[in-house]
Amino acid sequence: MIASSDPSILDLDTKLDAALKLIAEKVLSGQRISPAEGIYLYEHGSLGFLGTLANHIREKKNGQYVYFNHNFHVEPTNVCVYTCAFCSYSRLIKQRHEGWELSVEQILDSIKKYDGQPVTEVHITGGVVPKQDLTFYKELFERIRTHRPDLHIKALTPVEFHYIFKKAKVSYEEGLKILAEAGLGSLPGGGAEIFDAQIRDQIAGGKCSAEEWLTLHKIWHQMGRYSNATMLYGHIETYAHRIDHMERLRQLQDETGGFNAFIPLKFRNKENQMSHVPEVSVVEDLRNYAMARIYLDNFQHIKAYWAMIGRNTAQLSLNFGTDDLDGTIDDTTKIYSMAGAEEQNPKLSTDELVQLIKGAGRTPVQRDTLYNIVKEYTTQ
Ligand code: V47
Ligand code: SF4
Repeated sequence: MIASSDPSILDLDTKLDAALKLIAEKVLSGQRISPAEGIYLYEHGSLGFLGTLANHIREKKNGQYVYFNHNFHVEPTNVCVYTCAFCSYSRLIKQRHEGWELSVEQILDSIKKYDGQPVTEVHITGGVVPKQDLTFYKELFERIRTHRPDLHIKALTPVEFHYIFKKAKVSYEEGLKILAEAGLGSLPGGGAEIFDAQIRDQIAGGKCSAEEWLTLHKIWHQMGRYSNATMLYGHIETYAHRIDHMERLRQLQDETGGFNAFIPLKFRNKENQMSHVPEVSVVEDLRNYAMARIYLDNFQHIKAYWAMIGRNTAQLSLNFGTDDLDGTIDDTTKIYSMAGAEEQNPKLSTDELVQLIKGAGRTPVQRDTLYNIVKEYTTQ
C-alpha cells in the first residue's frame, strides 16, 4: 500500500476521474470539501481511495494513536414512551413487565460494584419513562458524585433531556444547569439518528427533532462543556442524507468546538420493526468511517464503537480513519446485543484492547472521557 501521506495517490489510478482527482487534491492539501463533493465521493470513491484519503487525515490529526477508556454503562430502563422503528431494545410502556426500570438505589448498587476498579467513566442512557424525571436524575448524579467523585458521568441524550425538561417545565438552559451542578460531566452522542426530517419521522417519529438535538448540544457547549455526536446509517437513508447530517454537525462544531468525537452507528436489524431492511456490508462500513473522517475536518476523533460493529471490523477501521475504540464496557450494555451485533456480551480487558490496537500497527493510548492521556502503551 502506498504511504498515506504520499500525494502520488493521484497518479496511481489512471482511471481516476477528474472530479475525484480534484477532491483528493483538496483533501490532501487540507481544504474542506463541499456537500456536493461529499455526495460525489460517497457515490464514486472506492474503498481503497477513500481509505487512503481518510488515513492521511487521521495520521495528520492523531498520528499513530488509538484511544480507549476504562468505562461501563448503566441503562436505567429499557421501557420507553417512544417506538423508534430501528430499536430492538425498548419495551413499550404497555409491555413494561418485559423490561426493567431501575431505582436510584439499584443504579448506585451497580456503580458500587466498580469500587476499587480503575474505571474512569460511567455512560448512562436508556429508554424514556415518566418516573425517571429531572428529580430522579438530579438525585442520581449527586449520589454518584458523592460516592465516587473521580468517576466521569457521561449521560443522557437530547431525547431524554427534551422529555424530562418539558415535564419539569424548565428551559433547556435551566435543566442542563441543574444537571451539570448535580455532577453531569458530558453528553454521549446518542439520539441523533439521521437529522433529515422525513427519514427521522419514519424511523424515530415523535422524539426530539434534529433542531432540538442540535440546540441542546449547542447550549451545553456554550456552558463550556463537551459532548459526542452519532449518526445511525445503513437503513433507508441516502448518501445525501448522511452528508446533510454531517454538514449540520460540522457547522455546529465550527460555532462551538464542543464535540469530542463522531461515532457512526451501523443499523442492526435483529428483532425490530425494520428487520426487513438488510444491513450494509463491511465494505460500506469502512467507506462510511472514511467518509466521516474526510468530511468532518473539524472533529478531532472518529470512534469505532466496537460493541456495535464487532472487534474485527473495529480493528480494520483503524486504517480507514478511526482513532478511538470506546472502552472496556464490561458487558454492561444491551442496546446492540439485542439488535443482533456480533458482540453478544461486549467486554474487553485492557490487555485485549491493547493487543487489538497493536495488531493494527498502532499505538494504544488509554484516555479519560475528555481525551486526557492516562497511559500510552509504547512498548511491544
Ligand atoms: O441513539 C439503537 C443507536 C444509540 C440500534 O457518545 C442502534 O461515546 C443500530 O449513542 N442499530 C445509543 N443502532 C448509543 C450511543 C453511543 C454508543 C456508544 C458510545 C457513545 C458515545 C454513544 O444507539 C441510539 C441509536 O442511534 N441504536 N438501536 C440498532 N438497532
Ligand atoms: Fe426509546 Fe431510544 Fe429505543 Fe427510541 S431508540 S425507542 S428513544 S430507547
